Order: sequence, then structure tokens, then C-alpha cells
Amino acid sequence: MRARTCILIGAGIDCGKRRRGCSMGPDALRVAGLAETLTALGWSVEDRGDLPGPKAPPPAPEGHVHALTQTAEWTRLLSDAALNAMAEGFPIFMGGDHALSLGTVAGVADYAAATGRPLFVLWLDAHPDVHNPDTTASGNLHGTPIGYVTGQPGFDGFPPLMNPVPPGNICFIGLRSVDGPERAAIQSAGMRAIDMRQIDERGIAAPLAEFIAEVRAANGMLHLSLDVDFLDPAIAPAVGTTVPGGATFREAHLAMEMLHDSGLVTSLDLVELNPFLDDRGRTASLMADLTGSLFGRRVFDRPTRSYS
Ligand code: NNH
Ligand code: MN
Ligand code: MN
Ligand code: MN
Repeated sequence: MRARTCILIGAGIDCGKRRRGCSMGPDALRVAGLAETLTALGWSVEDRGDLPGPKAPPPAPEGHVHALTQTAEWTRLLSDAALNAMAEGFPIFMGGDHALSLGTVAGVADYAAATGRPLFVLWLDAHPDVHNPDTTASGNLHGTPIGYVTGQPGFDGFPPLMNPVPPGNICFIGLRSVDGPERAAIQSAGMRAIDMRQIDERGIAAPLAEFIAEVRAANGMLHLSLDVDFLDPAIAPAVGTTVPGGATFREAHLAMEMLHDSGLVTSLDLVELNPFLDDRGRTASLMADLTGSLFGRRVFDRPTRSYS
């Protein structure tokens, strides 16, 4: 890991879909002890509180795409916050729904471009979120961040994208709900997509190690975006879009442990946590614990594996 300071930034963005509740995500992660977990691992933690979000926009007629103006404004705020925080430490963006990542990834990409290193993105999610406003059937913009940051058209009204992430630098792991236009986009753009069948057949370590090796070979920076629905709903019920057949407790922790050992991750999104749907805080606690594994919690020390 790059720095010993992590910067917690709360962003209760809740307009990326219709079902509300992700606005409470940042506080649930705080109550689950996220900062204390990181402090105990030797990190210094700066909790910057919550971004205020855009002022209530003039009520727009509800079109096909839900809350476009508000999401575009969040994208502006979050990309600025991400660019600034990258210069100061390891930012952890506490969502909020996955529309958060339109801004965070765009801002992190601007930072990476300024340093001259390529940016890679690891997307742990049941869904690839590679729609654009023209292809989305639901009209929910939390299904579009990868479309935006790879420079797909259709994002009128959003901040112009300065540094698109090359599609070949994107890796999805955990996919099990992919829409038709998304499948077409992934295949034509050559994004790396590890679905649950591959995890069943090969385990999670082998494909993740291949991706880590590629990031290392390119001297890349790695942004990790962790959607709660990557996890199996039996262990992580607090999400609006549960999809059965997700990552197990150990698959998820192993991924975090390997990513820690890689030393390549430089920023993190924790998204889609809806505390209104949680069961006595267990999903919030699991997200905080997984972050602990990403930041170095382990059972025993062992020779560092670099996965290259
Ligand atoms: N693909 C669907 C859509 O565009 C679902 C997206 N929902 C998510 N993504 N939770 O992670 O609406
Ligand atoms: Mn998502
Ligand atoms: Mn998802
Ligand atoms: Mn869709």
C-alpha cells in the first residue's frame, strides 16, 4: 500500500436507483468500526465526514433516466474530492450507491494521469455496471459507472471525461447478472470478466492473481470498487439488488488478503450498503472486516506473495 494515512470520505449518494437507503451507508460503516479497524492495523485515519452533496435540483420531469442532473452534480463533487484526496493518502469512499464511482474513478484517473502511471480498476460486483444512459433499461445510473469512465457516449450533462480508463484495464469479478447490451460492450471492448462460473471452476485466487500480475507488470495504480452485492446475499443482505450465488465469506476475504499483499491498491469504494435492509448490522460489519483484510489484517504472517 502506498501511504500509511487513509482518508475516509462519506458520500451518501442515493440517486443512482429508486430504492432509497444508501444515504445511511457512511454512518453504518462508522458504527461498524471502520476507522478503529484501520487504526488497529497501524494506519493513521482521517475521517473527513460526509460530502454535502448537491443542493436539491429544480424538480425535473421524471424521464427514462432517473435523477440525471443530481447524479451529474455528485459526479463533479466526487471527482474533485477524489483527485484531491489521492495526493494526500489512501482514499476510502464510503457510499452511497454505485453511482458514486462515476465521480471517484474519474477523479482517480485524473490523478493517475498526472503521475504518468496507468490506472486499473477492479470491479467486485454481481453486475458490470457498463451501461450508458442510452442502453440502460432500468434508467438507474448506478448501472453506468464503467460506461462513463471508459468514455462511452450518451453522458450529456455530465462533466466531460478527461482521462478515460482503457477498457483493457478493467477487471470484473463476481458477475452473475449481465444485461444484453452490457455483454456486447464487454466483449467488443475486451474487458476482463470473471463470472461466478469461473470462480466455481478455478477458485477466486487464480484469476485474481493473473490480473494482479498484469497491473504489476504495467506499474499500474489499482482502484478497487466493492459493491455489497458481490457477496452472497446469505452473508450480506443489506443491498437493494441481491443476486443469489455470490462470493462466499472466504472468497471475499481471500481476494482482500491477496490485494493487500500485492501492494497495488491505491483507492477504494465501499458501495451499495443499504443499512435499512440490514440484519443487526452484519453487512456493515462484514464490509468493515473486508476492508481490514485489504489493509493488512491476517491470521499469521507469511512470506509476502507478490502474485507476479
Ligand atoms: N444492470 C441493472 C441495471 O442497469 C442492475 C444494476 N444494479 C446494480 N449494479 N446493483 O451493481 O439496472
Ligand atoms: Mn454495482
Ligand atoms: Mn451490483
Ligand atoms: Mn441494466
